[in-house]
Amino acid sequence: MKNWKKLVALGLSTIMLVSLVGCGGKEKPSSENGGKTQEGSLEGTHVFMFKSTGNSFGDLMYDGFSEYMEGKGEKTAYKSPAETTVAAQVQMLDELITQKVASITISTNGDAGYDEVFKKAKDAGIPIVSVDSEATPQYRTCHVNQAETADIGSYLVEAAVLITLGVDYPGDGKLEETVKSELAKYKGDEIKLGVLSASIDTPVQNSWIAAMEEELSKDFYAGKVSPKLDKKYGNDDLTESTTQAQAFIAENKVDCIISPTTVGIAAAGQALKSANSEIKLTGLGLPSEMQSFMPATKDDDAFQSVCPYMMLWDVIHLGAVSAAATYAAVTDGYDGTDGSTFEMDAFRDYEAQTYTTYTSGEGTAVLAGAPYIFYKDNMVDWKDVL
Ligand code: RAM
Repeated sequence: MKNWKKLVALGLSTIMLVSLVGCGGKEKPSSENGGKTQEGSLEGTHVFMFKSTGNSFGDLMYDGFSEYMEGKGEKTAYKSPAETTVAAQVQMLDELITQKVASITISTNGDAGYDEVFKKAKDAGIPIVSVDSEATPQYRTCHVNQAETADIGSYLVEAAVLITLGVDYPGDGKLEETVKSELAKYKGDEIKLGVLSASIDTPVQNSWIAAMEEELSKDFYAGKVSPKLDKKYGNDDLTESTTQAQAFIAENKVDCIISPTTVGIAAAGQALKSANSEIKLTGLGLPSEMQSFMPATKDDDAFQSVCPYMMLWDVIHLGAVSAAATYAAVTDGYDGTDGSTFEMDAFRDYEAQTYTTYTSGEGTAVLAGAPYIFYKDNMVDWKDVL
């Protein structure tokens, strides 16, 4: 079942490519209020809150969110704090609740510290849907999960090991079997992997790191790849992430850095490239931000680049799925209980779809997508899209 899922996940290439090409020309919000924010009162507005401003991943999700909501005739606003902290989000949430917004869709900066403000939202009848990084289970309608956490953890470790061994991306569904066969032959020093994450408290990155550690505990890594990840945190801030990447370079203890954040991977790409470092890089990145650190065409030698391959998913569609969940919660009685469903209209090249809610940890979630690998054969198609 796992293998089947993996094949489907990585085999989405053609469908997703068709879906995403032609999505360019977006107007990206750049300020706290975003490019599409309504002026004046936010009463009745659907608010999308990312971890902080200045992150293209959040901007792209908001593009999808606002496009879907506007298609329904709804008003939206993009409200994110300047700093990637729980306190900054809580303060902003409090103000939004007072302004009687219609809903809040959020990617959180931590798994504690929100209860009081989320309770206030609940008491005011304002639904909370989380996307990307989870909100407290008892206060959210549901979480919109971008892709299976276990799959993301496995693929990131598998990619980092193959990149360390100088093995090109082996193709859809073949990561695990290639890792197994390559490690069986490997007789060198124990491979050591580093992680350059967002904040030490960010729920989503922490769940991916836990999944990476789970992957590394599998038998075929024993004695070949260290089960311990060397972790550093750049707080999804370009300057701090660069400093942490430079620390990896100075210490020179890891073979490959995995950065499960688009801010961290771009910062590490620049730091490793500038230092002409031997350390390689993979993780979750936006092709537009990673062009200078990745191979550009299929004729390139991927290993001349700092990051031979990396992954992500359709961020714009993810934002639209969160809008569909939120819209259903506000207008259609969707309560996010296990087994409950909501309809999403056709969106860009995606057909209309029914999403079914499942139990995830102590709360519930819906699954929006699957990881997708960016490598030398497809970067040319993606760099202007995501
Ligand atoms: C960053 C954010 C976000 C994460 C992506 C991959 O932009 O930290 O939470 O999901 O990267």
